[in-house]
Amino acid sequence: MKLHSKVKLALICSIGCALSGSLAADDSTLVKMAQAMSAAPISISGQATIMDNDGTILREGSNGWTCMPHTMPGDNAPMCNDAVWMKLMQAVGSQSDFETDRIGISYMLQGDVGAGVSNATPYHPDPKNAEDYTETGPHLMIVVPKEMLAGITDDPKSGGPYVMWGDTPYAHIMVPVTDPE
Ligand SMILES: [Cu+2]
Repeated sequence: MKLHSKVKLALICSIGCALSGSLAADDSTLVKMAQAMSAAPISISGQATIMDNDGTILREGSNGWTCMPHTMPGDNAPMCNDAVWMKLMQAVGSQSDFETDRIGISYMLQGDVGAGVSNATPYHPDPKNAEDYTETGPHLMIVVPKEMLAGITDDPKSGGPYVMWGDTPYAHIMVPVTDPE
């Protein structure tokens, strides 16, 4: 996962501008931007930076949030991250250490159905066949200083918030925001 590519597309333009035909953004770019923005309320995603899965910036934002389509064929798992979550994702991608002294928030209002993970680790070689394969409907992901996770279950089926990747530097709280389907 390459989140910090130096490549920056010269697409400094709102969706509205692209749709008006003043810019030759292809359909797939617009679809990706719409997918990325669907991860959070428009009050957040409307002014967010939009980053493609390969790190390409599709639109520069102004509110400190970054939304990514994070969508592969057969799944739909877009996310909008604050700066702390971007650091976490970058650390996961580069398998480097991560620690935070503050809260970080990520919105995944489309859920991650079809793109789930092992609840124990981001590095399971075959997550879809992991014993603890977990997918969650619309949710928030909250990362906190690790000592604050004490007392929160790591059982995804508890019906409430649970800790994901608890024994890794990337431990965070999954907060479902709708009933399971
Ligand atoms: Cu998530």
